[in-house]
Order: sequence, then C-alpha cells, then structure tokens
Amino acid sequence: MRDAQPQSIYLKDYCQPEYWISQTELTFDLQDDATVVTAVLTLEANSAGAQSGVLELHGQQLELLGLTLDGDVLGTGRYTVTDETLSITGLAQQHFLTIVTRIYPATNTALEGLYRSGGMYCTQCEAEGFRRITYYLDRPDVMSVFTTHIIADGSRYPVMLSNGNCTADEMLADGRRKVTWLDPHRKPAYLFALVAGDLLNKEDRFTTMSGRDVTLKIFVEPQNIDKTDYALDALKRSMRWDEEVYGREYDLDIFMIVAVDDFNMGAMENKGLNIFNSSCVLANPATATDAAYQRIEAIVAHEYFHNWSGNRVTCRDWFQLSLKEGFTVFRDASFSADMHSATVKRIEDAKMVRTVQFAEDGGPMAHPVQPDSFIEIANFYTVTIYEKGAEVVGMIHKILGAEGFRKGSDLYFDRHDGQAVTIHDFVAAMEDANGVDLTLFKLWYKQAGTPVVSAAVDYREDEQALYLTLRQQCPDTPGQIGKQPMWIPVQLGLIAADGQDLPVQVAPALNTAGMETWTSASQVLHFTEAEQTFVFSGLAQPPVLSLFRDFSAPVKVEFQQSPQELLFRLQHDSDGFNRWDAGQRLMLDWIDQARLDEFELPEDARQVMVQLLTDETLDPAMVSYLLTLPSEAYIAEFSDPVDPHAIHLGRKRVRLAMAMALNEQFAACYQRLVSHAEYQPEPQQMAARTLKNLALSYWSVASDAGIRQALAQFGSTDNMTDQMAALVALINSGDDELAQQSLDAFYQQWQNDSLVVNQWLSVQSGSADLGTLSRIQQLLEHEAFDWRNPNKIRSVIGAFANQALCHFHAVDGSGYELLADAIIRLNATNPQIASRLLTPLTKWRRLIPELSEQMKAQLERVAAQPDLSRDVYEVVSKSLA
Ligand code: 0A1
Ligand code: ZN
Repeated sequence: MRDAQPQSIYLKDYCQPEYWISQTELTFDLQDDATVVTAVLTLEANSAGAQSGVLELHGQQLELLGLTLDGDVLGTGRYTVTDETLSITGLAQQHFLTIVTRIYPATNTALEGLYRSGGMYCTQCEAEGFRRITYYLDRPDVMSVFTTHIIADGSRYPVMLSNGNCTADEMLADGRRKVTWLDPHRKPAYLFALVAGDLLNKEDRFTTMSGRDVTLKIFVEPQNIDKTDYALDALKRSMRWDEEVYGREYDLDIFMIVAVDDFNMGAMENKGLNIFNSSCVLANPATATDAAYQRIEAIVAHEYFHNWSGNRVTCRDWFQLSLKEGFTVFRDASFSADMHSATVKRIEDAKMVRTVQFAEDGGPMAHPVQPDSFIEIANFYTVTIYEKGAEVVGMIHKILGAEGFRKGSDLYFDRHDGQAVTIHDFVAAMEDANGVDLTLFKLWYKQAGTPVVSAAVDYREDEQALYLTLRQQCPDTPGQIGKQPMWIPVQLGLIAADGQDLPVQVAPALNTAGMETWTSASQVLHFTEAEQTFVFSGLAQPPVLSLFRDFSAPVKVEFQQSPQELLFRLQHDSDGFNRWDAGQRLMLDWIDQARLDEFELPEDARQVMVQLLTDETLDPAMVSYLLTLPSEAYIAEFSDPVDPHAIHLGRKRVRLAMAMALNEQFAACYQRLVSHAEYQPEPQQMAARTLKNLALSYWSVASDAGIRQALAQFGSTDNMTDQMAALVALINSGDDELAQQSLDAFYQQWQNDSLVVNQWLSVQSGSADLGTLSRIQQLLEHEAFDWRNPNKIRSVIGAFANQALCHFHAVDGSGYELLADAIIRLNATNPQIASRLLTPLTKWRRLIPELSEQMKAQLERVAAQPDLSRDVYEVVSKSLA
C-alpha cells in the first residue's frame, strides 16, 4: 500500500548497480505459521558503478531477523530499513552478506513472492516478487548463481523443488528433510522459483540434438494426474521445434513444470522449473475444450522458448520487457502456425491485436513497445508489450526473410548469451547479421499508438498501370504528440477478374531505408514516408487490390472497397488472412446497417456462403472463421462513439439473418461433420469440430431441430469441446428454462472439477442472454466462487465485463458499479488482479455520452479510495488524466 503519491520510474535514469551478487545461497525453513529465509550473498563491487560504498537492497513486507557482514553482526549504525529498502553503508570491494528474514506465505493473497496455493508452497518472482522473500538487488541486470536449501516436514511436503539440479537430499536431526538445488546458470532473481507440496508427477525423457538426456516432469496435485499427457507432448514438440527452427537446445538435465490453482497470470518461465496456472497446463478430453488444448500447447511452448529468449539472454531492465516477451510470443506463434493452420493462427492473432491491442493503443494506458516510464511494472505486462511486440518482431522477419531473420537470431543468442541486454541489442544483431539499417524501423519500439494507413487507387488505362497512394498518420497518445512516419511493410497482391493473382511489377527506386522497393518473393512494399505513390505496371484490366496480406503490419487500414469487391475477395483472395478480412469488413457493414433496421442476407453473399459450406475440399477451420461474425468487442473497435446496445442489436440481427438464410446448409454441414472416432486433440479433428460446432450454433438459432440436436449432443458426447458448444447453443436458444436446466445438469456433473466449474461460471457470466447483474451477484455468492482465486474472479467478473457487453453497459450504470466494487475489494488483497480488472473502465472516453459519464463516475469513486495500491493508482489516475 502506498504512503505517498507513487512515483514514476524512467528509462532515461537507468544506471548500473554499485554491486553485483555473484553467488546467492538461500535457505527456506518452511514452518506452519511462517517461513524463515536465510540469504547469503556474495557481493562484488561493480567497477563501472558509483563508488559510494552504499548498497541499497529492495525488500517488501519482510521482517528482518538478522544481518551479518563477513560473519560479524552489523551494528545498527551501519544500516537503515524502510518499507521498501535495506541500505548498508561503508562497504568495500567484496563481502559476504547474510540476511535472515521472516515471511508469511499463508496470508500472502497478492500471490507475489512465496505464497500458499491449496496445500502447497509456490513462488512468483517476476517482475519484482523476489523482494518479498528477502532483501536483494531485485533487478534483472543482477545475475547470480543460486543455491537453494529447502527444509520442511517431509511427510507433508514430499516434493521440494527449486531451479537447476538437485544436489542433496538429507534427513535432519529433528526429523525434517532438507533438499538442496543448484542452478549453474547465472540468472536474475525474477527467474527464481521454489515449490513444496504433496504432488505427483508424470515423467518423460528428451534427447537434445547434441545428445543430452533430459528428464521431463510435470507435477500436479494427485487428482490431476490424468491431465498431464498433452502438456508433456507439447513440451517435447516445443523442444524439438526450437532445435530445428532456431538451433537452440535445452541446457539442464531436468525440466520441470508445476501446476498451481492460484496464479495471477498464465505461467512463468523460471529456470528449469516453470510454474503454470493449472488452467494453462491441465487437460483431458472430457474436461478441456479444443481451444484450451491449443492454449496449453502455445503456453507450454512460450515458457519453454523463454529458456533462450528471456533466460539465457535476459532483459537489462524492465523497460526492455518486450525484448523477451515480444520475441517469445513471435516464437510461440510461429510454433503454433507450424502445428496447426498458419492462416487460422494469423487470423486469431490479428483478431486479438485489433480487438484488445488497438484499444489499449487508443486509450489512456497507451505506451510504446519500449515504454519510457512506469509507476508499477506489473501494469506493463500488456498486449502492447506482448502482442504488438510480437508483431514488430514479425515485421523484422518479413523485412529480412526467414533466412536473414535466422542469421540475426543466431547472432543475437551467440553474442549475448549470459547477458542482460536491451531491445537495441536485439535489433543491432538483426542489422549486423544482414547488413541492413533498421534505424527508421526502430520507431515501432518508441512510438505508441496505432498508425492509420489510408489507400487510394487510380487505374490509368492508357498506361495500363495502377497508381496506389498510401498515406500514414499515427495519432497522438498520452505524452507523445506529433509522430514521425514509420517503416510499414505492406504485403499485397493484385487479383484479376478471374480470381487469379496477377504478376506484380512495381516501378523501381521509390524508396528509402536501403531496401529494395519491392521484394518480389514476399511481395512486400516498404512504405516509409508520410505519403508515397507506388505504380504497378503491365495491367490490361483494373485489378482488385488485396492490401496488407497476412496482416503484414499492425495498422488500421482505410481503404474503400465495394461490397462486390469484398465478396469477390472473400471468394478468391489467394491470401487466406485477407479472405477472412474481406468477409469481416462485409459483416461489419451489415451489422452497421442492421443497427437501424431488420436485415436480410444479400443473395450474392448467401451464394458465396453456401459454396463455402458445401465445398468439402476446404479446411473446415478456415470455413468456420470465414463464417464467424466479428465479436461485439471487435465491432466496438470499428465504431466511434461506441454504443454497445446498438452493436449488440445489429450483430444479433445479422446472426439471425445468416442462420435463417443458410439453415439447411448449416444443418447439412453439421451432419456431414459428425464423427464417431475417438476424441483426439489433433489438428484435423479440431478443425472439423470447429466447423461442426459453428454450424450447430447457427442451426440452433434458427430452428427447433437445431436445438434438439444441441440437446442430444450435450447429453451424449465424451468430450468438453462438444459438450460446451452444445451448452452455449442451449443458452443462446432463447428458452430460459432449457438454458437453466442444462446449466444445472452441467454443474451436477462437474462440480468437483474446479477447472470445468470455471468454464461453467464464465459461460453464464459472459453470456448476452444470461449475464445479468443479478446472475453475477448470485454467482459471486455461489459455493464455487472464491475471491482469493484469480481464475474464479476472471471467470465471473472478467467474463461479465469483457463479454456480456449489453449487461455490463446497463444504462443505469449498475454493471460499472459492480465492477468498481470488485476492484475496490481486490485492491486490498490482490492489486495485480484489481488493476487488470480496470481495463474495461479505461475505455470510458470512447462510449456514447450517457454511458461515458457513468463509467467515469465509477473510476472517480475508485480513485477516491484511501490506500490505493500502486497498481490501481496508476491505471485509475492515467485514465482520468
Ligand atoms: N513472464 C511470464 C508472464 C508473467 C509475468 C508476471 C507474472 O507475475 C506478475 C507472472 C507471469 C510469461 O510471459 O509467460
Ligand atoms: Zn513470456
């Protein structure tokens, strides 16, 4: 909690520490009421640091029990303790410092540092949690070799884990057990981890490309032991992929994953000991949906890939967070693309960027991929750092090509192995390995906001040429007024009237930045100025332009195309991403029209959709995406001002119109895709289920036969993908009694499986039909709800505020009030979760006035609370500024 106004920290103020910590030896004495931590630090003066002889260590919520320097107790005159620091004066070049602290894991509800989850102990140290364990230089540029001793009652905590390799396991005289782990790799404190509990594990092995035999283990609470196979398989596939695609292999003899129920985020890449939110690792066919399986695969890969992009090469300071996160998201996205459909993965990612990241970039928390200041770093684990950061790395990949990018990543890893570096170092490796100058490109890291690119075309019959004029402009964002033009890679194609791609010939030498204007193989234009005209020649007919294929840059595009051209591209564009994009634009237009009046599906569109639904040669996952309406949140990003009720109405009408016009085809498509094969979480089956269940959702909107089919599927299936899809269809049926009966049956069946209960909570809380205020209030009182568990909070309050938009935006402001109440409550117990829940309220300026004012009033109410955490204070104060 804060005592004074929280202060910003600035990138420009970075300086190296005065001391390094070469060795860190920790002893954890896990007792019932408290844990005593003894830290022995080997301090060495940094010749490049200031030479004041003062060491200022970070520490929070610690009880200091003892302090010795080189074996002598430190006199009180030599050190000062504040709420957040321990300062020691009069130090020389080298010392052994021993610090004894007491901490209280059982009452740690913030879930940072060492805490208890169920019957186990676990840690979360990124970004600044280690300072809740002992006094330390808790900053990522201080890297140390860690030895960890864990002492506990061996019968209650038979499993005791930390980073690295287990080097000793002994019984103490008092009957307790002491286990020792040594991690030979130097690492910052944020990668430290400890786990102790009564856990079971599933084990496997992996042989690396150089022949190292690695033991793989996933630790879980006993009831979850049948849910580890998929993650273990995903881990092995990730390890092989990183060897094949990046030439990176694993570097310890053991790699462990632990599943915990109480976790603020998805997972954490602690060296050799990844800790996962149980929802991001545990799965079996009966309890996890296909979407959950894919999420697990992606997160297992993400955390594993961090072993190189994050751990071997880490961040100098937290302003460089995207160095590891943007790059690692790019890596896990490429992995998922290789495992499933690359186009579908691209669509998924673009949806996320357009819906969530563009919103952040256009709101009060907008920040560059490399921020230049923050109040609370935990607030900067954002879609901008992660997803936009990944897009920026992806643009470098587009510019350099796969081979050039690999040369750059090899140089980066080799040059900086074992170091804590900056985003600048990453880009420099890419430049040096390829002989290119990316100075202009680096603006993507520095400038916040989403560039808007407008395009105008002029076909000149006499020249048989198409003139394409592009203009770019990036809006002002908090603290950044007047942006410079950026280097935007524009991948494009020209389509002939028969639907085939035309050869693209561009007039040369219209470009800067030392790149060829046109890379014909990748068909990427380099658009680097505020306005540029590109001329395409040899065109006997005016072509249809397909711009920003493969979502080649995270920009907003203003380019008028007629409904006929959009429909044509939905049918013929050779770029799968742009087929989808054309369809979405068309649907956005329909939804816009349908806000005002009843809607009927145009006949030409109906015909194209019939074709899609009946062509069995198409990838069913792709067909499903092409026929899925944009979400209300996606539509909101294309609306100004945002009227959530009009969006809801428009979307509902279009959905009904599509369902009615294609009822027969949806029914037939469903029947065709019903399978009696045993469930497997593998790509082809997943793709078929995606389309089958989309068909069911439309079918059941328009006819009783569809509802009957949903009911049959609900009661007969052996897998959660089909059961959940059926449940959603029944909820959307409009028959409240049927919806409630189905929900009751579902709860009856799954009440003992906490992860399934979370799905049960969120399917109601996020529902446009059911997610009313009174239901949310009931769920908050339900036996299954727990204010200490972030997954439960996300399943009820998060789902409500982010998905059940027509209820959250209730005109009387009651939805906003409920959210603000939750935030105020959580501010005191779990500030990170409280702060994350604030996101929907940060959008108040974009709403229609009657809603905007009510939302603002709730933000003001939060702002007026005493004892705001730094996390909540930062978001609220920036939102109201
Ligand atoms: N580095 C992790 C994400 C993470 C960040 C912060 C956490 O606690 C505050 C936990 C996890 C990742 O990228 O997966
Ligand atoms: Zn990460």
